[in-house]
Amino acid sequence: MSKLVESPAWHALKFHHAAIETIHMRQMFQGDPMRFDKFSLKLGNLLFDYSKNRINDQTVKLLIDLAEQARVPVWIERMFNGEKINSTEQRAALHTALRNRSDRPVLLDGKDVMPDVRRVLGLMRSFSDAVRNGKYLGHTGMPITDIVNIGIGGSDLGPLMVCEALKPHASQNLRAHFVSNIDGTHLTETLKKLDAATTLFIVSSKTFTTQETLTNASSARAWLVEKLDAKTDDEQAVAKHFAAISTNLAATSKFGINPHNVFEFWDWVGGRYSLWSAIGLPIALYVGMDIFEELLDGGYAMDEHFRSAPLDMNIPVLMGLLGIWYGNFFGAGANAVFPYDQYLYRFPAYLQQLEMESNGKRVDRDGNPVDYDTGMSVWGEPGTNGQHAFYQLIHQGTRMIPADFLAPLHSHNPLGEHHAILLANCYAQTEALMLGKTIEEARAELEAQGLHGEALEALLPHKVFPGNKPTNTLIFDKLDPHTLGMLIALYEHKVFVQSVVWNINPFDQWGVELGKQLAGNILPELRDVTFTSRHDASTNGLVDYYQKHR
Ligand code: G6Q
Repeated sequence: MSKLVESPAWHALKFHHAAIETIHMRQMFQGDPMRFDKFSLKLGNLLFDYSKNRINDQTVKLLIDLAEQARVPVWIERMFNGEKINSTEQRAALHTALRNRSDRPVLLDGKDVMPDVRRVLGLMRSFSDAVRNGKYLGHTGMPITDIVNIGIGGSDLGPLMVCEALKPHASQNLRAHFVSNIDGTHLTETLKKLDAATTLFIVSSKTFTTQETLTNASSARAWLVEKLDAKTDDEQAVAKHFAAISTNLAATSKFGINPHNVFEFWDWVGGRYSLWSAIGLPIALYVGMDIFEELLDGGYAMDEHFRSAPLDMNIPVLMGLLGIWYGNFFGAGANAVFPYDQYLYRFPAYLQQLEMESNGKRVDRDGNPVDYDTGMSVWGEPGTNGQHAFYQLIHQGTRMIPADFLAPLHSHNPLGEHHAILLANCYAQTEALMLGKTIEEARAELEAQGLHGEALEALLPHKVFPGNKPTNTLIFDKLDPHTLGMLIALYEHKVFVQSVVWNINPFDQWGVELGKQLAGNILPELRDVTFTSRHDASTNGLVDYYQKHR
């Protein structure tokens, strides 16, 4: 057995779990009128209510013991101080330096990275200002009206999610589009709406080797040159209509991108942690650099909290530990996220990558297979849509699915009673998930509806809700850039805390890298009819089927 599973803090939690498993949260709330005050925290305008969890004082104490045993505070400092904690790639994980709004230096191999960070932020400002105020002109002398980000994974999900979330701040004169999928449909459908003369493509790729992104970028380039009838001076057209964000400056120049339009970032920024870097350029273009910097401020505020708050008052630490409590002790395999804010509709997809790519690991930092579960699957949809679909399984299914509910007090779009109804639904769901409906309550309800005898008894079990389903609720004033920055950094740090306890590296992604190799093996076989397949029978059969029916 691993050290973690044999450790005193783990044992204590296992023992405690056996005792608390049978206690219903109804009882916990009845027995402690101060439960909300005790189990909620405020940071700026963010309220974190974790009282609807299957915990008591002792649980929190034991979970904090687990964090201390794993030396979470030491690891936090390691990360912020630029140690190469991404050990399989020999890299630091310094996304926090990108939003370091203090004048503290951040040293990497003895060199302060902050001057470079500030330099690139300055370049992003001048470029985004010029595009937004119409001074930056395309090949035919027209200002830019549409930007198209071409990138995938970490070079797509973050900027896309943030642009959608900050739409109320967007320029009326600039539309943002995102093309990620290699499926030609994605690019084709996007281009249909665009005028090449007023379109700027941003090729976002940390490595600038990603097949999907480079293929999409090449096709976009061909479209641009054709539409602008610029075959003879295609280099000039590309120079005006393409920008790039990458760590691989040699490759961006080979593609023909004007060096003035290339924005750099560094290998110490992981893809899924990169929206704070130049990868955020589409955000700066769409909402303006001032708003982008407010997002950074929000991330920084959460960083300061994470670094300085005691563990038992530390929101990312508590959220991470609660995930471990359910994943490792109650056997939960999924974590749902429900934003009751339409602007956050891509937040669950963004978190899916953040959590599942970071903590989807089967060996510990020393390469030993773990004998405990690690990352959970993450999914969700904006409220109230999810309520009319899959909430059923959470209410009455057999599995425990802890869920996070996020909601603003104020809407950007006050419209009659809409927002009050939205919030009422959010609160009502967490209440119902916690309370459930007892057999007595269900019986009384059915009787009140005039049902009796056999008919009532037949329906009764279907109308019972066990409740005792854990939820966190995050309430904020309004979805502004600062709050969004806090929320994103909160989840990043939650994921980090869990990785520390599980003793895994959250900053590599060998499973994702594998996908990049695999398609390369099969592509030549699809291109060439004479190629002999050398795979398993199923894959050979599928290749042959394509060859025969193409
Ligand atoms: C993120 C992952 C992955 C990556 C994409 C795109 O953490 O590593 O999602 O972002 O594969 O990679 P490039 O930015 O190098 O094109």
